[in-house]
Amino acid sequence: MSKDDGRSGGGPGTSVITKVKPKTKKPNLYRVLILNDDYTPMEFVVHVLEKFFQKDVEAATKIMLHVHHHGIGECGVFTYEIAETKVTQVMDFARKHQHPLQCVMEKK
Ligand code: TYC
Repeated sequence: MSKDDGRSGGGPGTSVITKVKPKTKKPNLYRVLILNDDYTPMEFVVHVLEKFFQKDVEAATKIMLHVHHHGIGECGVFTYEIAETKVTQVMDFARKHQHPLQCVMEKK
């Protein structure tokens, strides 16, 4: 990278200062959201939030009620692959229990 010793081509008393660029990059983040519907039981949604999003019963209930009243709500924020996995897990679990609960992801 900086092989300049300050004595090569810039004439006397000159030097090149190279700036080292930090190579860490922020990952793209995705919100995982659940949608309200008229049929999925409230307790099932709370269970989903505990099981797949590590929420305690109070936090899960708060999110569930937010979705019930506002139509949509955030379960968590993850990198792409983790978010995709959460969506698949929730959709599979809801289908297995024959509930119409919908779970989606969106780029932050
Ligand atoms: N609206 C549902 C009911 O009254 C409860 C519910 C909440 C369903 C959140 C889905 O994402 C949801 N049983």
